[in-house]
Amino acid sequence: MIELLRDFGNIIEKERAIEIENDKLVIVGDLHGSFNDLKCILEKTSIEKRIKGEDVGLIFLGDYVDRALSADEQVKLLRKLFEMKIKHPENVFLLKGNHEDITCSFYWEQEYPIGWKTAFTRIFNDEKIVKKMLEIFDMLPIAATKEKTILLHGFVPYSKERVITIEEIEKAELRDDIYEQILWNDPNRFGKTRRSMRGIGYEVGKEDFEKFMEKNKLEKLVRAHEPVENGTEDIWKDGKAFTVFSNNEYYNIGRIGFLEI
Ligand SMILES: [Mn+2]
Repeated sequence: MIELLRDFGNIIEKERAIEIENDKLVIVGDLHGSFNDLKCILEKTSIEKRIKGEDVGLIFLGDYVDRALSADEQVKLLRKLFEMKIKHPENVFLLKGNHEDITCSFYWEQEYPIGWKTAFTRIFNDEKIVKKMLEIFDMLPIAATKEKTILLHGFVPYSKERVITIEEIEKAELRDDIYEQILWNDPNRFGKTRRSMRGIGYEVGKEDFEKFMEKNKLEKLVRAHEPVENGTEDIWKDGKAFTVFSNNEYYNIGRIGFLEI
């Protein structure tokens, strides 16, 4: 496992702001330790076969860990994700979710039913692996773009004083305000921007979302972070902002969501 983590780390080290150049892109939301849901998506999209013949990318929007039904499944999921990235570095992309951040693993050490640290400790019983995992998590990029589409885990960052730019996102350092907001924010579907009930970040209203998109010359956003009925959601029903959520095993939302753009 430690070799796999090292190889994966060496590849993502160079990835900071990802610009996806593949013609097509399959987008996967929160998996939360469900290897079975990942397997189902890989089968339904035939993505591993397609990668060999066409210019198609596969991006995961974070939250790979915690809430797993078994330690074995949690470890199998991460192993598969890392192996795919190593095998197809130009086609497979992994973004960071709030569960891959210390703000989560510090406050909620034990994520029911099985958190990633418990899973790793149970299976490997090696502190070095847990430490390496934390290092890897901190290396994951927080946002990607494909033409005029932006992809991230939580939602767009907000500031009272100004509209935040893509350049600022690219420069955001570990645990900066902008950095954490990208992992933690949500859209406010019914009102204006306000502080989040989660205790970190904001719920960003439609108006501030549109300002962000306009300033950064973006047309579409795809994010994850919240379970949505049927696995996907057109947030304001205008084709500009989407949620995709891919865990059905724990959340039982009716469908394993993924999108293709
Ligand atoms: Mn999340």
